Amino acid sequence: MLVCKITCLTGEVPEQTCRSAVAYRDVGEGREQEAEASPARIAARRRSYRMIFCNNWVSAMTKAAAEDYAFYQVVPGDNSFQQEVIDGLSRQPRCIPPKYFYDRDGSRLFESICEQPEYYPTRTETALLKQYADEIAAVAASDCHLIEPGSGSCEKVRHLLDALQPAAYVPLDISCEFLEKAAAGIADDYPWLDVHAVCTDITTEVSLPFIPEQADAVMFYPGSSIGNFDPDDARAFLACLANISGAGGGLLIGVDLKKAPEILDAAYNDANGVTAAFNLNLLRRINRELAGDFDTEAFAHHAFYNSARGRVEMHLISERRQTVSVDGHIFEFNAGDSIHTENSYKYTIDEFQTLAQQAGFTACRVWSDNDDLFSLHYLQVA
Ligand code: AVI
Repeated sequence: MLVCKITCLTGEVPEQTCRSAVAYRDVGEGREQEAEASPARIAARRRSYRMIFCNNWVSAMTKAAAEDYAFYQVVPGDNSFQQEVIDGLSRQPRCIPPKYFYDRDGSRLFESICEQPEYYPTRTETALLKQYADEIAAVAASDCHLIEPGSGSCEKVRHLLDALQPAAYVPLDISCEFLEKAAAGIADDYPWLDVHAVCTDITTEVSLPFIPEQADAVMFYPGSSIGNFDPDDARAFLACLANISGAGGGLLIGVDLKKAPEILDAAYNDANGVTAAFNLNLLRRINRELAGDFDTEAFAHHAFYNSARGRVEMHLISERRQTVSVDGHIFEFNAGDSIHTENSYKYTIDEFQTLAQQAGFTACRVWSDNDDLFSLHYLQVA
């Protein structure tokens, strides 16, 4: 279930209500290290330090002010990977949520997918961001807090920052290691920008450790990651983003468009086999982290456009009869059996605007390329 939460009380919170005394001490130490930071940065940090105690999360600040950015880790504190893999392999049809692709190797492979000649979404969206950065800045409030769920390498936001001049940038990502590196890169390259990175799983909970004060929130959700949610979940997720943005806020979102199936089939079956490696890395991750014994040579990547459902489906197909063990659980596969690993929904502009309206947004602007491959929408909270 997706939970939408913005949790904050302003003002000092009694110590006994704090979930973690350790975090409190860490913050104290962090304050002492702030001597060299700019006054504006110190003020912003102090605000967020105070706020981090105002919620009920198991959260900890792992990077203090010695760094040029703030880093919050919303500790999952559970065994959800193990549970979701066992549950997913136990049901028919078998499936594993795509969010588990993104361990360190998976995140690197995804970066490489984005550079493959057949995978048009990244370069097309990037071209739109570059071409229309000024128009985007004209509709989105400057001085906003720019919040990017699923920020990955934080590359695309770079095309917006100079034009938009946000007061703060808040990348959220499930891959902590990747996020730390990406946030540090942004903080280095944009010294005027306040960066607050939050390591969290946005597919279960969209939440922030602080509320942007005296600024509009603009959410940035590029890459057509919205396509990886089933439509009902996409609507719920968009509603969470609308809730976080609040009145006066907005959402800049990249959405892959419906198109000829051959283009889609090629994009998810690149000739270099990078998408296949990305898909199979899920089994490697299970072997590594969940004591699995998948023979990755005995499963094949299979991706195709399902036009009836308007989505590209990715599967891992068992190439022979085999028995697999994961964390002591036994799973039998026949030749041809599938593990469904991802859906990537494609929308027309009208279909997506209808979905966004149902989630509480009104369409403001839409940009697309000459070949109608990809769209970039600016939506305002209704
Ligand atoms: C992250 N997401 C939008 C990608 C997509 O196109 O659905 C993930 C991906 N899977 C295979 N190739 C890329």
